[in-house]
Amino acid sequence: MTDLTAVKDALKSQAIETPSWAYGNSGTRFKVFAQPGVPRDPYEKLDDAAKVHEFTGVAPTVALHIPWDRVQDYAALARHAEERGVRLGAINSNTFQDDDYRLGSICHPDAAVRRKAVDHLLECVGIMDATGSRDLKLWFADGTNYPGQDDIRARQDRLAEGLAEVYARLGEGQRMLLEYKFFEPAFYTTDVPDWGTAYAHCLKLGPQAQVVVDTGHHAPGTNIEFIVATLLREGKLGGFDFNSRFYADDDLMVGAADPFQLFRIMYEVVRGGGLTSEVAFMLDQCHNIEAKIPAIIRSVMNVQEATAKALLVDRPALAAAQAAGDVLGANAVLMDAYNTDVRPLLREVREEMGLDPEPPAAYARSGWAEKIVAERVGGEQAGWGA
Ligand code: PSV
Ligand code: MN
Repeated sequence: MTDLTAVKDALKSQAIETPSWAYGNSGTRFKVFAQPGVPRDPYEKLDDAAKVHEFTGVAPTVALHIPWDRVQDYAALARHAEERGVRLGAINSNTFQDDDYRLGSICHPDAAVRRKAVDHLLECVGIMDATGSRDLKLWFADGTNYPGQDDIRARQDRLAEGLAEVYARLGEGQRMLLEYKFFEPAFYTTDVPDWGTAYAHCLKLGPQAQVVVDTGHHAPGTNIEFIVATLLREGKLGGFDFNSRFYADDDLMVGAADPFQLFRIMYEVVRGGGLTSEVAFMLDQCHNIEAKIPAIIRSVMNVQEATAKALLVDRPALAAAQAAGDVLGANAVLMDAYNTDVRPLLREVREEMGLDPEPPAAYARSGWAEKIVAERVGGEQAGWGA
């Protein structure tokens, strides 16, 4: 039997971080479709993020991406967030949108380019000092397109050297989260292609370096929950970038393509004791054709639903079936939880938190969408690269 009060308490204290860039315009390499009412600066992105938190109650922090969210005064930006009931979260670095980075950034063969990349990462730690952010999220587009283009092993050495310099700059309580991705934009080798490479670097760096799992960054068929279980067991799971994929790094709404996979991941999180603030549960998504704020609300709810189902797994019954070698019984315990309709439970949780039980409808009624379309005229809309 599951303790429903404990399940509800866990759901009430859940924290899902939304990404500033999901509020801005985005697209594929073919087209960026502009949407009316889209924020024009980081302040307006925070205004929208605050609405997601207001209606879901579980999205209290917002990740920034530098330079897309560069401002004069980060302390003022942090205050702007706090005045709206949210806080600034992870600082995401960007060493992939500059001509200098054609052959890589921190792994580039030219020491001057590596210096520039490391300096950017150090600048990001400085921003963390000003915003009070705990996590620096690192993703490198570094890699090669052709066999022989560069020395695979030397690139690992350069990576280790650059990461060590940034690690040494971290303050107490600050962390470095290293993200991996198996390909794109490099098509032959990628310098941090998988969790094993990220883990090896983080292990050498020390306890403030942790691996981040972007759910969209795996080859089809990869057992992501196994990776999650292993990283948690090793004390090296720093966080998630949640999103869904059908084909490559699609950045679709988390839980949209494969809600069962999301449940399996969240079950390993719960099983491994990872449902704590030590693991950063972030979204990393782009809403190219759908309305952005409602899509982010839906994404937060999808994570909540998967978490609720994971919490409902009858673990004593599962353990008993597993110990008895009862293959079908064990599978049935897990599937019972997955097949539970948790929406009534989540409606109750929201009511107990003083929220409207139906966040999408409450947001639609709030008039915020109409207000931003009317007010955000003129200026340049935020989007990829801005
Ligand atoms: C790379 O594909 C990535 O997942 C990294 O987290 C980047 O910072 C982010 O996308 C930008 O959306
Ligand atoms: Mn990511």
